[in-house]
Order: sequence, then structure tokens, then C-alpha cells
Amino acid sequence: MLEALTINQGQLEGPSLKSADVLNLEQLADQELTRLFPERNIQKVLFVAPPDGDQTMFDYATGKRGRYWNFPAYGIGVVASHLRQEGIEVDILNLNNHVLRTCRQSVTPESFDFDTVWKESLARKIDLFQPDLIGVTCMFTQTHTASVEVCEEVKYLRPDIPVTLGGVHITNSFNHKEQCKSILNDFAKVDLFFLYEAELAFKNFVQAVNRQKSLDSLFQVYFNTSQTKLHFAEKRVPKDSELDIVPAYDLMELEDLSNNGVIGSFACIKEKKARCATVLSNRGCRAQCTFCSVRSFNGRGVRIKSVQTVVDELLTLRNDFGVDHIMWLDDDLLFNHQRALELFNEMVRQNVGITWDCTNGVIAASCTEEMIAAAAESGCIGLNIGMESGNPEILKIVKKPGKVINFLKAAKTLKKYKQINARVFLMLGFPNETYEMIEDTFNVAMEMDLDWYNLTILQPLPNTPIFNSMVQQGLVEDVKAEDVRYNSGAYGKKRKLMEQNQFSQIVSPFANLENRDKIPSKEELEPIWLYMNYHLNFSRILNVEDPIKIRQQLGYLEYVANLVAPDDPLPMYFCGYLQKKVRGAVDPALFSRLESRLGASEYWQDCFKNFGLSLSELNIGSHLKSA
Ligand code: B12
Repeated sequence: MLEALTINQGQLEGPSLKSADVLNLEQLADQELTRLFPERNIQKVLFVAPPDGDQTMFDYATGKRGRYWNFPAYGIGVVASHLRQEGIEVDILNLNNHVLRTCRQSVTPESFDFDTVWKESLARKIDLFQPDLIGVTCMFTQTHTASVEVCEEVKYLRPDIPVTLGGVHITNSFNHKEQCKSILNDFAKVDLFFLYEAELAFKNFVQAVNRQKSLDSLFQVYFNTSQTKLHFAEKRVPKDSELDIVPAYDLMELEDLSNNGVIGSFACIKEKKARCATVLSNRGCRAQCTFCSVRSFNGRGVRIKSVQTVVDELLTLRNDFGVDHIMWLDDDLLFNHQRALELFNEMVRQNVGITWDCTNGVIAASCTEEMIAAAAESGCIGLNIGMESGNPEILKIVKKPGKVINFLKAAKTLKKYKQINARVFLMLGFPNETYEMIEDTFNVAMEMDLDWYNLTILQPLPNTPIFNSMVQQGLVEDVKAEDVRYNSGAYGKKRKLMEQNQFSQIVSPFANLENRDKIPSKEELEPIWLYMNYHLNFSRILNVEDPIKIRQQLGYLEYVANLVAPDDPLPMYFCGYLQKKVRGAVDPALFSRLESRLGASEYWQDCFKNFGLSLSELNIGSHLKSA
């Protein structure tokens, strides 16, 4: 795959190479390090997080209203902390936050130019900090192009400064035949790739450059601009106490992030605007769902950070940065029942007093009475259950470690803890999934009766087993990394599709018995999505009576109606309905936005008529006059 001299645990990979080349390889590496770092002295390292998307993907209005994800640069924050322990001076430039901040503060779209903003921020920081080495991170496939542009801009500004690149997208693509070509081609100017969880590999690399470590100790690094490509493929990801480190929060602009974008999807239900951050307590996931690429990045199993380190991290966030809410970054927060209980109980015993959510999802089987009680006590205000399907066959095929009974039991337990806003991830459109199987998902979800269902139509992503098998089955085209656009999320393209299809029937897509064994086409999945989304999420709001739940739903619907989907009449209507229920009045701005949206769309007027919804229900007329 890689035309590179590869060494792994002292063994040369590639049959043709004789042992003499091992020496040669280290000499080659030594020459290369001296070419890149003539002084062989790295004292200052700058880490850069590119904008999540590039200019072609950026929507000014979405940025202006603060809807884009704006996460702390946690990963490079961990790498930075490890370097600090070695006396290396570090800094972090979060260009995603800089772009969003400038967009939020801009007066007109004309006064905001996406590329100019991040390029000027980058030039200013490099000028100010004068780094010996720059490390760029790329987590998402959708961030591919933005990362290419940032790396090229660094080389344009300072061709003398070596550039390194790491992150999930880079690592997963590196291990994929086709994707690897586009990585090597698009990032031709990047000097070094660091693969997998690379905080130890990077620290070791800096020490090797500074002649504090021998060259045969290099690992998880690929020399990309050396004449002879060199790949130190050995993997040594952190485990046990190597995980016990608090990332460089002081470099993550925590005081600013929540003002410019969104961190997780539960802070919106907190009474007052929260200052949010993220914390990672475990690495990896016990599961190996076929639509997920975590296993190929973090490897098999779950590695745990010590409870006290996590509690110290939370206390640092509260005491030093005024954070009052965190989102766990974990893929499997509740892995190891005893450890998770101990964590939540220690958070209570040491009065951490920060609320938290698990936007990423937890495994239903772990949501026992004891666990949810401890979670609630320790500040949990929301979590997602990773369910995806309610059909046992589909669950088996996609290797989801959940059974319908687990989902129903978890729901029963969660309903007892009203303070926890409990949502569920569901997906439609799995290969060979019939109408009947989708109806199972609908029925189980209805029976669970939890607060919200994040319903998405399956978008197989590169570097996942389901993607590879669907390409083989000819169900999807193989795509280049730079062409991947997620369906969901702020950069998603889902929403615009809806109206074009002019479907608004309310009859159940599952009513036609002839269809039961039929696999719905991509087009047929849309009306199913609409029907399920309406009945699982919106129509049930009309029956919510519990004041705690009404407040949570109102908080969430105001977030969806004002930030996530400001042109979608359904969240606007039900947000108005709950505003009236809670505050006796509807926000006139919301009403007029809904009124004009409906006025301009026969499709939505049709939908509302079919769903039996009308503005008069909200009795808005009279309120407006009175307001
Ligand atoms: C938290 C998270 C989110 C958060 C956002 C996180 C963020 N920072 O922006 C939220 C919930 C918003 C999210 C959303 C989505 N996510 Co997500 N997410 C994750 C998750 C669970 C953890 C990422 C994380 O914080 N890791 C912890 C830190 C410590 O790791 P790190 O940043 O990778 O850094 C380490 C290494 O990579 C390396 N490193 C990284 N950069 C660099 C740079 C240098 C120089 C060096 C030396 C080392 C280095 O060292 C660091 C320390 O070990 C990952 C799963 C995973 N295990 O990676 C999925 C994951 C990244 N998400 C994924 C996806 C698909 C999505 C969504 C599209 C899902 C959806 N359909 O909506 C959306 C899109 C979001 C968007 N931007 O539009 C996929 C990405 C696949 C891909 N290749 O694109 C992943 C891998 C999960 C999966 N199911 O496969 N996600």
C-alpha cells in the first residue's frame, strides 16, 4: 500500500529489505529530522484546529445564529499537556472558534469573509508565537478540505516550519487503500502524519528530534516529505496511568466557545445559559457496530482514565474556568459498571456540582436502576441511548450490542428520573431493512416513550464495515474523502431535500401490508422518516403534562426552532405550543416566522392540514394584538 520503508517493533516490513536497512532506516530518519529541524531543537509547538468545514460548506446565517458545533480542541489539548510535562512551550489556535466568533460579531454578510478570517488568525498566531513545529488536527472526513487549506497556508506563510497532521479522519483514511492515496496527494506538503491516539508518539518524536530519545523508539509516525518515505508503524496507544492527564484547558478559549456555537445537544435545556466544556474519561468502545469507525481508530476494548484524574479535571474546569456543564466525549461512558458508579459517586462526594450530558450515546444494557440513580445524583441532565433499530435481525447484522428488552428496560428506568432528558438515536435504511423491520423500530420507540428520537437515514461513512460491504453490494458509490458531506449536523444537507419531494401523507407507511417484506427505496425512506419523526417527537408533545418534562421539551424545541432548523414549521409550531403552555404567551417573533413560513409553502400548509395543526390552535391572533 505505502511505498515506504516501514519498521514495526524493530522488524522491517516488506520482504525485500535486508536487516542492514534497519540501520539505514534510522540514518535516513536522522538525516530527515536534521533536514526538518536543522538545530535539532524543538522548544515551541503550535497546535491548530481547522474550521470544521471549508468556505464552500459554510453558511453565514447558520454561523451568525450560533448553530455550528464549537467544541474545545480536546485532542490536541491532551497532546499539548504531554509536551508541557517535558518543558516544551505549547499553544493552541482553534480556527473553528475564531471563524464562528468573527461571524457572530460581524454586522453584515458582506463584512465577513470566511477564508480571510482564518488566514489572518493563523498568520497572526504564527508571527506572535514563532513555533518550531506546527501540529494540525483533522477529526472529521468533512473537515478534509479545510485541513488541506490550513496546512497549505502554513507552508505558504512559513515554508521553514515543519507541519504535522493527526486525527481520526487522517488515521482511518491512511488505512484505506483508496483514501490513503487522496491523503498523500492532498496533504503532500505535510511533513509528518501521526496516526491513532498519538500523544505519546508525538512526545517521543519531539524528544527524538531533541536527541533525548533514540530514533528506533519512534512509533505511529509517517515521514511524508522525506525523499524515502519512512513509516514507524508500531502502535503504542496510551493506557492506564498514561491516560491520567488533564488537557491544556487554559489554551482552549473555554470562556468563549459556548457564545459562538454549540457544545453537545443538552446544554440548551439548562435554565440559564451554560458555560460548557468536554471531558473524556474512557477511550474506545466495547461494541463494534458496523456503521461506526471507532474500533478502527481506538482499537479493541475500552481503556479507562482514573476516577480521581477525571474528578480533578472537572474541578479544574469549575474552579479555574467557570464551567458549569460538560459533555462527555466518551464512546462508552458506562463501560465497567463499578468504575462508572465510582466516578459518579466520587463526583457527588467531592461536590463537583457540574451538570453533564452524554450526547454521544450510552449503551442501553448499562442503564440499570443503580447506574441511572448515581448518574442523576452526580448531575446528569441528558443522555442519548444508542439504539438505532428495534428489529432483532437488524441489530444482529449491524452488531449492535443491544436487544429490544434492554431498550425497554432502560426506558422504564430512565422515565423514573425525570431530571434526565432521555433521547434515542434511531436509524433507517439499513441494507435489506424491510418496512416491517422499520415498523418494529417505530413500535419499540413508541413503547419506550422517551423524550426525543434523533432519527437519521443511514449515511454509510468511509472506513466503516457497513460502507465497505454496501460498496461491494453496489448499494453506495465509493467516495473520495473530500467529497463526503454528512447528511445530518449543521453542515448537513438533509433539510433542503424535504420539500422538493412534495410528499405529505399522514397515513402510516406501515399500513400497506403488501409492503411489509419490501425494502423501501431511498425516496420511500423520506416519507417514512417524516411520519416517524412527526409521531415519535411532535404529536406526543400534545400529551406531555409533567412540568419538568414540559420545561425540558421547551428548552430543546427553542434550541431546534431558533438555532438548528429555523425554517422548519414543526419545531416552530410545537415550540409555540409549549411557550403558550408554560408562559401563557407565544414569542411574537417565532409566530411571525412560522406564519410567513407556512404562508410561503403549500407543502407545509398541506402537512399542517394533514397533521391537524392550525395556527389558531395556538390562539396567537389574540396574543399578538394584546402583546
Ligand atoms: C465527541 C465526538 C463528536 C462530537 C464533536 C467532537 C468535536 N470535537 O468536534 C459531536 C457529538 C458534535 C460529534 C458529531 C458528529 N460526529 Co462524532 N465523534 C465524537 C467522538 C465520539 C470522540 C472524538 C473525541 O473527542 N476524541 C477524543 C480526543 C482525545 O481524540 P482526538 O481529537 O481524536 O485526538 C487524539 C488523536 O486523534 C490524536 N490527534 C488528533 N489530532 C492530532 C494532531 C497531531 C499533530 C497529533 C500529533 C495527534 C493528533 O491525538 C489525540 C490524543 O490521543 C468520535 C469517536 C472517536 N472515538 O474518535 C466520533 C467521530 C469522530 N464522529 C463521527 C461522526 C460521523 C460524526 C457525525 C457526522 C455524526 C452525525 N451523523 O451527525 C457528527 C458530525 C459533526 C460535525 N462536525 O458536523 C465519526 C467520524 C468519522 C469520520 N471519519 O468522519 C467518529 C469517528 C465516530 C464514528 N461513529 O465513527 N462527534
